[in-house]
Amino acid sequence: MLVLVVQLIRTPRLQYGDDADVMIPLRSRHSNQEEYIDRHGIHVVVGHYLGEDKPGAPGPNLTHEVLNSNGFDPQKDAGAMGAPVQVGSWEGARMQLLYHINKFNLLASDRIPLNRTLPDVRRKQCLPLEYTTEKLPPTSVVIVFHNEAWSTLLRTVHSVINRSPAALLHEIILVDDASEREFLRQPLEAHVSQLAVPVKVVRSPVRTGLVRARLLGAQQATGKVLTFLDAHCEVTTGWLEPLLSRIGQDSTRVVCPIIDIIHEDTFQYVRSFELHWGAFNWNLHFRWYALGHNEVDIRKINITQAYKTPAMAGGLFSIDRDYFYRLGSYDRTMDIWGGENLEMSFRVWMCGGSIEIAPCSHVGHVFRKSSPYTFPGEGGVGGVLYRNLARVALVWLDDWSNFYFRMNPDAEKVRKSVSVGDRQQLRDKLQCKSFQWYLDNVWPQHFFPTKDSFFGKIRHEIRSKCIQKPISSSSQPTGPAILQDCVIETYQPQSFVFNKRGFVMTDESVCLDVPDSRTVKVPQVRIMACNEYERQKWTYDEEARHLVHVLSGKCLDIASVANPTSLTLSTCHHSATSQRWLFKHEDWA
Ligand code: LR7
Ligand code: MN
Repeated sequence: MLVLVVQLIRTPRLQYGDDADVMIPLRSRHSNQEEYIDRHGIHVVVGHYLGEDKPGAPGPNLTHEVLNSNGFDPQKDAGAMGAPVQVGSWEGARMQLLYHINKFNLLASDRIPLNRTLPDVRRKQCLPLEYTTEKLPPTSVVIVFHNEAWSTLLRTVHSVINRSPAALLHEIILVDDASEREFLRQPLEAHVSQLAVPVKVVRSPVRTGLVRARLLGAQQATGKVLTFLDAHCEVTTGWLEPLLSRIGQDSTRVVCPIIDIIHEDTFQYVRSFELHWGAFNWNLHFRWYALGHNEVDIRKINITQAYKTPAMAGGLFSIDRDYFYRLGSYDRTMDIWGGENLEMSFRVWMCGGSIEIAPCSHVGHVFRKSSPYTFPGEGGVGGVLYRNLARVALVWLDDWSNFYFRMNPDAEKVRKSVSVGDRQQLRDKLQCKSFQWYLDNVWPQHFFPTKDSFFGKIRHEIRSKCIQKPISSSSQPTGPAILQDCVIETYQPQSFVFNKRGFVMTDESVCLDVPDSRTVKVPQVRIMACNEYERQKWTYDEEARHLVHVLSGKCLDIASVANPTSLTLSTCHHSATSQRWLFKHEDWA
């Protein structure tokens, strides 16, 4: 998602198709940059949002004419049934030029008709489910946009009209957040006025950001439910009924669809897994994590049943309109982009509601690697994002706000400049529960430090080196755990939580794991996605200073003299100095 800024530094050679997402990591030149060759053979530099890259900077030769033409040039059957669009190799230069406008393949999008067909991607168990339409609460669909492309915006609108039962679609509200494109003015109004469903276009006179734009749209809405969508989505058959039916039964439920992928290069519709839920990392960035096996077991009993999620992605959800306001709508001090998704997630859960994912509802979204628009406001992208996230931390995280600011020095810098009194009052008024309650009850699988868990470095007594997780460009780094020189300050890759349940975890929901402890003589100790299986459990023998792997009964050890940075398991010996580990506790609260 938008936390990374990607810069292409060599002429891309795009190949289309559904090839696997293979990234070949390269050596990093700057600590905050990673490089890799992506699946298209493009050399990509990924900076962590705060580099010199300027989001929204137009690419080469983007003239007024190019920016203001709606470019829409539909070709019959292009992208039909969600198929990828093939762009001829002779069109590469034009495609690249247009790519800069929205940071997705606009040339491909503009070829796909507004009414393109999509496959019914629901599991077969969803098909027999029946909904009594008359009993479901109708919804207003609110779509905010800033400089969105004609084809993506209107495909969103048309897909909603084509695939929602008329009785349930009360209206569509388009909120223009001060776009600068001619075609989004009168031509947009002319187009939507001919549609079969009432569409209101609301304009913000100044660039206000997605939170206040959504509030503007919600104010105009008169449906019983509000359904928010990003401006580059396509909904699939049956998407709406599961969302509305959950809210009809209980108006304190906030319900999200499964978010499928509309490929940013080919506009292929790619179904995504239904075995993920949403949460966040130590930087308060939203993340998808695989469900633990306990959650999967519960789901297997009825895979059409909505399941809870600790957080929502933010763009696609339905909420009862009265409940939206009763709960404090949004924090309207949040600017442009970021943070509002977690703010609302914490608020809903901690103040008596719930957030769930309805697996029979599938909506596609164009995911992009960087943001096409500007971030007006002090400090640019970083300033805007960290002020929003600092607000989230100060209002909702209790003691963990200190942990957040420690782990995010850039947020610490803006901490003093934000004031959140009004939102704290709201939290008091609604008598919301604590963040401790949230961690214990909503997300017991979390990897945050707690009062009764260890947090800090795990140091080898003799070597004086620390266990470190692999560093990689993927958001969930996995690979061999290694021993490295201990870094004095709070250094994320060497910070671990060892909790009461026996898991040694760290940021991004990865755990100290020994996948082949029973089959291999010298098993490798790895960092893997936390899965709650026994093979990830450990105990600490304080006297012997052994870290014991529960399943095998063996001790964490250095692999060999020849291989002093690798870790393995070996039979525990009190005399083996290579098996002694010290836990260096760090204060976090
Ligand atoms: O200043 C702005 N004004 C706007 O109107 C900035 C943005 N916007 C509009 C924009 O045109 C778009 O329609 O707001 C919408 C969301 O912006 P995106 O598409 O740039 O955001 P995103 O898809 O990268 O980011 C996700 O996180 C955001 C955090 O603020 C919002 O919650 C987005 O809605 C959210 N998108 C999703 O949840 C879709 C699924 C992605 C995932 C996971
Ligand atoms: Mn989006």
